[in-house]
Amino acid sequence: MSEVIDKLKKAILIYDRKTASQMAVKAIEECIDPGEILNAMTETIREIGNGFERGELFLPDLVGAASAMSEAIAIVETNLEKSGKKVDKIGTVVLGTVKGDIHDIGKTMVKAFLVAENFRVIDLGVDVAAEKFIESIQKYKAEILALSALLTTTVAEQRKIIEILKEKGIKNKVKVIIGGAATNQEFADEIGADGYEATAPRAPGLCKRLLTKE
Ligand code: B12
Repeated sequence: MSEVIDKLKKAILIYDRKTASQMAVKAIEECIDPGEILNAMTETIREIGNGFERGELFLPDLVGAASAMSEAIAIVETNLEKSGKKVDKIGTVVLGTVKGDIHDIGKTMVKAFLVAENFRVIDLGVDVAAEKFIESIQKYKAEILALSALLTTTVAEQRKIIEILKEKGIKNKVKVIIGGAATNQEFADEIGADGYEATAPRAPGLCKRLLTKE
């Protein structure tokens, strides 16, 4: 592992936001693949999550590390956006973390990879109500709705949103994809989602496949 990536991971572990941001900038300057930088950060936050599960770390540790990581992600994200080829957008994706859920790291990574692959992404943020998703897909004429959920309690929102789309008779107008640690392919099939992927770098491929299916 490169020295800069090692320092970036260590900075997140001790929630040193300044060093984490500096190392993200340095990693980009050293032309390390943005995907590799994001994966290293994911690994680190998962390590912290494991410590939390074992009772060795506490909520402030998670918050501190997540905050250091969010700043570093923003830097990589901007860089990925710049690398997006300046051609017509492939399609519009409305993206957000569902109501009741404030986890935003994975969702933001999905956005970064989609933007880099020339999708127009409307990021609604976290804790987004079903109505807001529906309103936005209509307002932005989105082809894809991407829903993130990390809690076993909030995956129910993904199901609810698909049900509302069906009730309104507009389910066939948009492809719904889901993701986040609390979801899987089986659940996606059960709730009638059009697609699922386990990782952010795979989201653009999934969206492209769904758009060409039309
Ligand atoms: C960081 C973190 C937090 C931070 C979030 C900060 C932030 N800005 O996001 C804070 C401290 C705020 C937090 C709060 C809570 N958390 Co939390 N958190 C985590 C932790 C450690 C990491 C999550 C993360 O960012 N992972 C890294 C990212 C990159 O991974 P990811 O989100 O899974 O995303 C990847 C894929 O899933 C995919 N993806 C994600 N979204 C989408 C969407 C689409 C469409 C696609 C295709 C792909 C995709 O792409 C990503 C990258 O490849 C996890 C543990 C874990 N192992 O996941 C617990 C975890 C998710 N949290 C948990 C809990 C319980 C909570 C709290 C309820 C704690 C509490 N007691 O208050 C609160 C909930 C608050 C709320 N209402 O949402 C539990 C959930 C348990 C469950 N099964 O429901 C976990 C699993 C920890 C645990 N084992 O206890 N948390």
